[in-house]
Amino acid sequence: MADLIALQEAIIKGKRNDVPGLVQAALDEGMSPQTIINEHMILAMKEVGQRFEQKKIFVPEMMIAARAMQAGLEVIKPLIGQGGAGGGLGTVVMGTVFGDLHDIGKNLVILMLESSGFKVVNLGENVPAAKFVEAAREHQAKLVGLSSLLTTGDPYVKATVAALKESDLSGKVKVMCGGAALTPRFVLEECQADGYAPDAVAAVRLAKDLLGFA
Ligand code: B1M
Repeated sequence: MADLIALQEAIIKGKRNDVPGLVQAALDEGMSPQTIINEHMILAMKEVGQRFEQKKIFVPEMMIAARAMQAGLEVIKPLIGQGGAGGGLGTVVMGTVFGDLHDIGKNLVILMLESSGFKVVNLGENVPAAKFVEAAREHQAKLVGLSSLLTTGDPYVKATVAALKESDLSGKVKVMCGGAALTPRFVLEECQADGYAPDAVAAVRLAKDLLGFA
């Protein structure tokens, strides 16, 4: 039987070489990629965050845990990628806001959007507001997605939403935000973005909703 406790432990301890095999074992037993990610791998990263807060681990351990998580996601990626409708639902520009280097959650959202039929332009991490605006214009995106994991990123989320809303793209592009640092109240009321999603599955639902595909 697939050892999911061992999988979580391997991520928490940053055992990058063990994680792919443990993920594969769970897949071989018929467990769905979504269940493995949402109910086991993300849980492990939450535990990593808690241990960091409690000063039981530090940045280097957090970094090796992130690498182990990524090694597991590489096994799952091709499976989730199947079934995309070739970008027919339109283009989404996605990035992590200025000052923030966290990319795992953003990349999961991108994976889910692509597999649901969106074309995604990934701007990466630490993305200034002006770059979101430029890219949305260049790629004629219908939707821009901002990911933010740090509370210190709040001003940049607000500034990026404002930059998009005050640009010539106003009314042409919707803006959705997500990431552990954000709350629906901050995103919708303070930033006046068009939508907030707490996770990757909700992000796909929201993207379809905002663009009228729901
Ligand atoms: Co950082 N980090 N980190 N970190 N890190 C957090 C975010 C933290 C909560 C840990 C903690 O203290 N508990 C904390 C932030 C506290 C705060 O601001 N309130 C923190 C800190 C403080 C820091 C540093 C400042 C530490 C330091 O240097 N002293 C530093 C900042 C560096 C920087 O960005 N400038 C830092 C660095 C790092 C690493 C580089 C070591 C590493 C990131 C590696 C990487 O991303 N490549 C790291 C990690 C791994 C974490 C934790 C442990 C895990 C993040 C993660 O990947 N989760 C994290 C603790 C936590 O989140 N509980 C923590 C798994 C991922 C699948 O979930 O990203 O939440 P998540 O994405 C979810 C949803 O949020 C949502 O869907 C995703 C999938 O379900 N979502 C969206 C995300 N984006 C979305 C966009 C959407 C919609 C939904 O629409 C557009």
